[in-house]
Order: sequence, then C-alpha cells, then structure tokens
Amino acid sequence: MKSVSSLRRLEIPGIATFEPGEGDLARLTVRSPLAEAHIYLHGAHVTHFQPQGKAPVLFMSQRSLFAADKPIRGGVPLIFPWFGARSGHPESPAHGFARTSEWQVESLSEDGDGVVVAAFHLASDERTRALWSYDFELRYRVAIGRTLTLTLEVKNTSPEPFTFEDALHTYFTVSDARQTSTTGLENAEYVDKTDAQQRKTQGPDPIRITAETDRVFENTRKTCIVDDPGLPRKITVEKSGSQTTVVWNPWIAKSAAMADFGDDEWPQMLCIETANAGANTLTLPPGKTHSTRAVISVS
Ligand code: TA6
Repeated sequence: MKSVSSLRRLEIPGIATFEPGEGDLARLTVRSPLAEAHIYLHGAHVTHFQPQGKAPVLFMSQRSLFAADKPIRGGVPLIFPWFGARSGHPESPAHGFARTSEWQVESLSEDGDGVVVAAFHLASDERTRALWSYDFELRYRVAIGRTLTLTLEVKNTSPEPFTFEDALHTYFTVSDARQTSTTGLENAEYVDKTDAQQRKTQGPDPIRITAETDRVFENTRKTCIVDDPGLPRKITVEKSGSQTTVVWNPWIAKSAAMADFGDDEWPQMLCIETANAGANTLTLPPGKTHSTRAVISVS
C-alpha cells in the first residue's frame, strides 16, 4: 500500500493533500474554492464530492469496508473489465478488479479556472493477468470544480484485440429515492435484472423507484437528470463514450443481504451508472484507446 509520504511531492499546498483515510488507506483530499472531494488510491475511488455551498453529491454507505481486498461501497466504483457477474467465471470478482486495485497517482494539477485535476494509472500485472489474460493500461482523470468530470481511459497494450465492459458506477445521495424521478431514458430499451433479465421498454414517463430497481439501459447516449424534490435539487449526468446507463436501487431485501450496506440506507441513494455493458460490450484493437466520461452537475 502506497505511503502518503511518498506522495507529498505531488501535493498542491492548501488545496490538494494526501493523508491516511478510512482503514488507513491513502486518500487524496481536495478543498478548493470550487468544491471538496476525496479520492482513495484504492480503486481510484471517488468517495466524496461537494461543490462549495451545495449538499454532498455522492452517497457513501456507513457500513462500507475500507480494505485492500474489498470494494468501497458508495461513491464512484470503477468497473473494468467486466460488469456484474463474469459470465462463465463464477469465481471471478463481481464488476472486475479495477475497483479493488491499488492505483498510482500520475499527476495532480490546478487549471487556470481553479479546477483540480487528478490523474490515476493502473497497468496489467501478474495479478490481473491471473484473472484476465490481456495487457492494458487504464488512466482515470478526475476534474474537481463546480462539476465533477470523470474520464476512464482504457488502452489495449496487448498484441491482440480484447473485449471489455466498463462503468462509472456512481452512487448519488438523494433525500428519498421514492420521491425522485429520473428523466432521459424515456422509451429506452432495458434489461431488467430484477425480472430474469427480461428485455423491456421504459414508457414515456420518468423512472420512479417503487421497488428494487436494476435496469441496464442499452444503446443510449442520453443525459439523465435526477429530480430530487426533497432536497430540493436536480442532479445532471451527461456522458460521452458510453452507450449503457444503469439505474439501481437495492430496496429492502437486497439492502439487508449486503453486509457492507445498512438495511435502512436504500432510500438515501440512487445509482445512475455511466457504462458500456451487455449488448454495448466494447472491442478494442491492439494499441487503441477508449474513453468513458461522465460530467456530473447539481442545480
Ligand atoms: O449496477 C447494479 C449492480 O450490477 C447490481 O446488480 C448490484 O449487484 C450492484 O451492481 C452492486 O454490485 P456490488 O458488486 O458492488 O455489490
């Protein structure tokens, strides 16, 4: 595990510093005139984003683990190279290995507009090759300003093409998921993971959460807006390089089944995930790069 002392040289005094976070995991803390954010090197995991003067944007479970071999529950888990359970490999970790890997800090800077940009890097090694035989480089740029811009870049450094799925699996804080309505996916086709992977079509109405909801919307590049009247606020998720949007709330039973998620936490969160999964699985030729980006703003 990286010691924070070796990262001191990258710090921006008074704005961006490294310190031991939960579980003594190395964490980048950003406090700028524009926003606050926390990013763990474990999984390059953004766990906190709060524009100055606004409420926190990301949900974090109070029961989350912070351990080198476990994913953090909440914030923005990075999903690569497969989404959900890996077909044909029941022993493989759900959602791949990027979120439980120790990422390297590549750079930390502040642009002319006061936006802090942190870049993280993860390359294939014997641990990843034991799970997935291909060679790759991941670069993850987190731009922290009044908006949060997340860009996951995948480069194929193998001599042959590979196929992969990826996701920015973002957990948003909401006042009560049952009061929210999400627009942008009207009339879109989705796979309903709560109903035997049935293919369905979202009607003309916004998505409302009235039960466990786990919908993989395919072939959509649309911007989604979560209207949360209880705060009140609107969360906007624009995206590029992504053809899949996943909408998830575990509701009561699934929440009780997750050890790292409080039984009564489900009303306070809603996942709007920026992904390429299922029918939108990507194939990357040798030497080529793909970027998946989400731009998150609140109003
Ligand atoms: O994105 C929704 C989902 O695939 C759900 O099916 C649920 O499994 C969720 O991800 C969380 O997965 P995790 O492996 O983090 O418990």
